[in-house]
Amino acid sequence: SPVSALPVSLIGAPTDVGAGDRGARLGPEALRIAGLREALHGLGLDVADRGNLDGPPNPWTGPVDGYRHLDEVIAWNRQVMNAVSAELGLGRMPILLGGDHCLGLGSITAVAQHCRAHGKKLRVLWLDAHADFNTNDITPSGNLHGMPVACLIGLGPRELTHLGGEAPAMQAGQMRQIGTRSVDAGEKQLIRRHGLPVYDMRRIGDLGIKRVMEDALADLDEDTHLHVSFDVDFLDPTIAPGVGTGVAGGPNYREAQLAMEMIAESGRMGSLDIVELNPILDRDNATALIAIDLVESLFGKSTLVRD
Ligand code: EXY
Ligand code: MN
Ligand code: MN
Ligand code: MN
Repeated sequence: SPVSALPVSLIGAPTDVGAGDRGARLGPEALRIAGLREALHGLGLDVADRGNLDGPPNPWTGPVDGYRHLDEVIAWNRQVMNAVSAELGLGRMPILLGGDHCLGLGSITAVAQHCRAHGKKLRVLWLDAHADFNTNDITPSGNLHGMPVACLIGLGPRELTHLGGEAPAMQAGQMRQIGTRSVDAGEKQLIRRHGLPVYDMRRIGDLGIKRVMEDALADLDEDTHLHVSFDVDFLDPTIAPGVGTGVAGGPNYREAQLAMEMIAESGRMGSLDIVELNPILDRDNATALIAIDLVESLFGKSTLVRD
């Protein structure tokens, strides 16, 4: 039975301007073809597919001042922010179909504004192999999908840190990163300096996914809006090969599923990103299918026999 009574809206953002590989632009279609809408509908949810946003093509050029495709990333994030805002304004739950993870900036900026306007607290769960906490002076690649978390807390180019007019959209303490296992040297220093809460794979190994999720979901109340930013490379690449930056040693199927079930049981999820799916690198759309399975768990599909 679905935990969320909110109607949901699918928003496609077919771009890979923030990534180091091309192919994530096909993510929204792969998720549709794998049956995302039907799966959510099957849980009893009211689902509207808003189709795809439009934005500039991927110029596929090198970094300028430490950023690749900054203008295009700004344009796509504006589109995403406006589309997510519109759905929140209608009282619906936006589900952003990426697209690469630079779009988490637009999505969460809209959510943060919505929270401010309604006096709600914000908590963001960042499910990802990576911290996405680089800045232009420390990035090894210039790829902006490695920088959205930094931009969200005010570190980055003004057009991105002030996407919603105010900066920062959120504070490091409002985020919980889960599944982290690939962090650059400069990023590690920045994480420490800003006190970004990280539950890395070592911690999941030590405590188990259940304890980690209990911690990450602690202190949510009815005034908290929970945003889940699900980078598909969170998952171990043996079960989810269709991503550009897969990293070995991630959560297995059951660990990921339990994490999603616990998020559902919190009853607080108000918005979701599904990003970094790259069908070009996938096998038989298997990664889209597994992502959808896990999204069903996020919306209350239970493995309990007596639920
Ligand atoms: N840390 C690396 C970089 O900044 O280039 C890799 C970032 C990959 C980001 C992926 C999508 O989460
Ligand atoms: Mn609301
Ligand atoms: Mn990411
Ligand atoms: Mn990632």
